[in-house]
Amino acid sequence: MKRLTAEDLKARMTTYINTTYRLDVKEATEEEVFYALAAVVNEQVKPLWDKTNERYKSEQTRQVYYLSMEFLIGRLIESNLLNLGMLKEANQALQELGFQAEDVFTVEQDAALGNGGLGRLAACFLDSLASLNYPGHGYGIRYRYGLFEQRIIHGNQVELPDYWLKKPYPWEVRREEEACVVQFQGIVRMHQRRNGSLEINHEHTDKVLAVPYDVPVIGYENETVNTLRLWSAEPVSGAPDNSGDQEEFYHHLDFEHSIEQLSGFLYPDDSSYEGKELRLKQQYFLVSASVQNMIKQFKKNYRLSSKHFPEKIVIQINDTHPSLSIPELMRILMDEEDLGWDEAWEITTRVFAYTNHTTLSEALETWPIAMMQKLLPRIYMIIDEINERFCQGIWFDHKEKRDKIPELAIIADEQVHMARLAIVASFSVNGVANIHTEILKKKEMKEFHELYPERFNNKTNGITHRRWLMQVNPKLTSLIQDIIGDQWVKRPKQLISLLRFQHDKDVLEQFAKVKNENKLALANFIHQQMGITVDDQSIFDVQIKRLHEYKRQLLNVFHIIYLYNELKENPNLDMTPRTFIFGAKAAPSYHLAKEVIKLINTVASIVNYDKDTKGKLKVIFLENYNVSLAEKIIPAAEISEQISTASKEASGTGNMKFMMNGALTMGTMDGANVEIYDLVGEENMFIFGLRAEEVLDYYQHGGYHARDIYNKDDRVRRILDQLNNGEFGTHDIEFKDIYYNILYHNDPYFVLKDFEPYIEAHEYAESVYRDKMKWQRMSLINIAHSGKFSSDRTIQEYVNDIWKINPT
Ligand code: F58
Repeated sequence: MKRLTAEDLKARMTTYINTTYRLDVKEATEEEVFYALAAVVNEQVKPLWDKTNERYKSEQTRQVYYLSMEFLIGRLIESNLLNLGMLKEANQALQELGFQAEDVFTVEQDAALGNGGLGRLAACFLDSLASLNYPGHGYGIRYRYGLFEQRIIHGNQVELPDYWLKKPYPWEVRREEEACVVQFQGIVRMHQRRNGSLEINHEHTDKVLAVPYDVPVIGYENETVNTLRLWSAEPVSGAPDNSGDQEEFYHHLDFEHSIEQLSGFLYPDDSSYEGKELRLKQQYFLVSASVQNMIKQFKKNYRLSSKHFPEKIVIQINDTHPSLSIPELMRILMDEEDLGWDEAWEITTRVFAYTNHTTLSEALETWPIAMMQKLLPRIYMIIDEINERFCQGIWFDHKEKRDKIPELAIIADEQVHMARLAIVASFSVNGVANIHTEILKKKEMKEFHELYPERFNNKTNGITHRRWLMQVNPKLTSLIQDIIGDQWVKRPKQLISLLRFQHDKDVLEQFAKVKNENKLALANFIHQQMGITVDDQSIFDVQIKRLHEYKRQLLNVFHIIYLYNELKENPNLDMTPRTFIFGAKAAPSYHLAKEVIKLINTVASIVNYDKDTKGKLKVIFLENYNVSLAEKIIPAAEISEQISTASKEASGTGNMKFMMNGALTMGTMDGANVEIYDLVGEENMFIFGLRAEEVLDYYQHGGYHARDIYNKDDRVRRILDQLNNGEFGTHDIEFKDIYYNILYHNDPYFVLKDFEPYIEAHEYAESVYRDKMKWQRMSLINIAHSGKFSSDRTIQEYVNDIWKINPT
C-alpha cells in the first residue's frame, strides 16, 4: 500500500471538504476537517480490510474470537493514523491547512464501551493481534450510551449519560446482511423422532434483531485489518402501523423500546457484580448473535461440517460475562445441527478458553435459577444437564472430592455459578499475572485446579506500546529512536538496549528534558481545565484508575493529609513540592467510593488555598477520567501509585503504561507490580506494605486490629479525627462512613496497617528525587525493561499456549 504524504493528505482532505461541504478548507470547522481526515483514512483502510477478509477465507485460516462485554477503545483517529504509518504526515498536513491537530482529533468521541482494565485490555489485544498479523477479531455490544460522563459538583461525583453516538461515528460500518435473530423467553417443547433422537422446538419466544456494526482494527504497518463487530439490538419487524388498534400500537412501541434497551447502556460497575435481569439479557444477546455469526461464517467460508469447528475456531471469553456462549454453542450444535450431546460437548470443550480477571468474591457472577429459567429456558436446560453430568463425573470418578460437590457444582444454592461453568467447559483457564494465577490455583479455584491442573495457566497482561508509548509520548519515542534506533518498535523487548546508557549523563538529561516538557504540557492542561496553577518543578505523583476500596485511593489521601498536617505544624519544612493528581470514576451506587472522591476534592480545596502549604502541596482531581485523559496524564507522571491491598489487584495495566513512560512505581507486591519488581529490582521502585500471604493470612486467621494503630499512632489518630470532627467537610457527618469503616469494620483493606510503610516509602522517594541523575537512571531502567509488558508479548503467549493460530 502506498503511504500518503502530507501533500496527499492535504489534497484529499481538501477535495472531501470541497465536495461534501461545498466549502473552502479555510472556512471549514475542526469537525468538518475531522470527518474529512477520517474519510481519507477509511479510503485507505477499505481495500486492506477486504483483502484481509479474502485472505482468511481463501487460506481457510484458523481464527480466534475475543468475546467481551467491553471494549474500551477510546479515540481511534490517532492510532489508526499511526498504524497506517501516517500520523506525522497527518499532523503536518493539519498544521499546513491551518489547524491544530489536537483540536481536530478531539472532535472524535472517546468510545467508552468499557469500565476499566478489563475493557481496555480487550482493546490492546485487538491492536496486538492485528499488528502481529494474526486472524483475531472482537465481538462486543454497541452500547448507545457508554460509561457515564463524570462531573464534579461541589466535590461530589455527578453522573451524566454518555450519548457518544450523537454525531456520526466514522469508523463503523452497519452490516445489515449479517443481522440475526436472538430469542428470549418462550416455551421449549421436545418430541421424540422416529430414530429415537430428540427434536427441540423453542416456541412463542420474544425475538430481537441483532445488527452488527463493524469497526476496522488496523495492524501496525502491515496491511492487516481485522474486525471488531459490535451488535446493536433492534425490533425484528419494521416500524409498526398506527392506523389500527391504538392500545396494541402503544404496546408494540413499549416492546420496541425495551428491545432497544438491550444495547442501550453499559453497566457502570467495576469489580463488583450486580445481578440485574437486563444485564443477563445483554450477555445472552452478545453471545447468541456472536456464536450464530461464527457458525454462519464457518459454514460459508470453510464448507466443513460442524465437527470441524474446533479446528478452525477458538473463542476466548473475557471473564465470565460471555460464558453463556458455552450453552449457546451446545444449543446450536444439538438443536440446529442435530448432533447428540456427547458429540456437541466434545466440540464445545475444544473451542472455549476462559480468562479470569479477579479474585474478589463480590465480582464473581451468579444468576438466580428462576431468572435464567424464565429468560433463557433452553439455555438453562443445557446448563442443568452440563451440571448433572459434571457432578455425576465427580461422584463416580473422583470419589475423594465427593464432599466438595457443593463448592464445585455449577448449580448450587439456587444460583447458576458462571465461573464454574466456564472452568468445566473450557480447555484453558488463565489468570492475568503470576501472583493472580497462583492465588486462583491455591485458593479461589483450588478444587478445580486439583481436578484439571493442565487447564490452568498464566498470561500476564500487557498494553499496546504503539498507543501507550509511540502515540501518547512522541517526544520520548523520538528520543529513544535517536539513542537506540527503532528495532524496539517491532520488538519492544529491544528497549533493553537503553540500559547501556544508564550512566550517560547527557542521555539522562535528555530524558529529564522530555519529562519536563510533558509535565509542562499537563500543567497547562490542568490550568486550562481547572484554572489551577501547578508547579511544573514539583513531583507529579499520579493515581488514575477506577475508584475502589481495594485500590486504596484512601491511603493516598491519608498521606496527603499527613503532609498537610506536617506543613501546618512546620510551614518551613524542607520538602520537595508535590502535585498529587487523581482521576477516578466511582460506580454510581458505590457509596464509600463516592465519599472518597468527595474527600479528595475537599482536601484539595483546603490544601490548594492554604498559605502554609503554598508552593509545596497541590491536589488535583481531574474530572471524567477516561482513555483520552490517561493519554495526557501518563507521559507527565513521575510517581505511579499502584497501592492496592496485596492479593486484590489481579494485574493492573496502568502500572505498565506508567513504567513505559518512565514513571517510578510506588506500589505493593500485588498484581503485575510483582513482575515489574522481578525485572527492575527493589532499588528501582518503591515497594512497601503487607505481602499477599500476610493479607490472606489475616483474612483467614484474624489478628489485625485497626483500632490498635489508631490508639498508638498519633498521625493516624489525628487524620481519622479530622474526618470525624468536621475539620474536612462542611458538616461533621461528612466523612463518618469512612471513619466507621476503618474503626468499626476493622479497616477491611488494611489502610492503617500499610500507612507507616507508605509514608516511609514516600520519604525515601523524595530523598531519591533530590538526586536528579539517580532518579533519571531509575526511570531509564524502568523504560528499558518495560518491553515485556507490550501486549504483543501477551498475545504471542496466548497464541503459543492456547489459540494455536498462525500469522498470515
Ligand atoms: C480488571 N478487572 C482487574 N473488571 O481489576 C485488573 O487487575 C486487571 O488488570 C484488568 O481487569 C485486566 O485483566 C476489571 O476491569 C471489570 O471492570 C468488570 C466489569 C464487569 C463487572 C465486574 C468487573
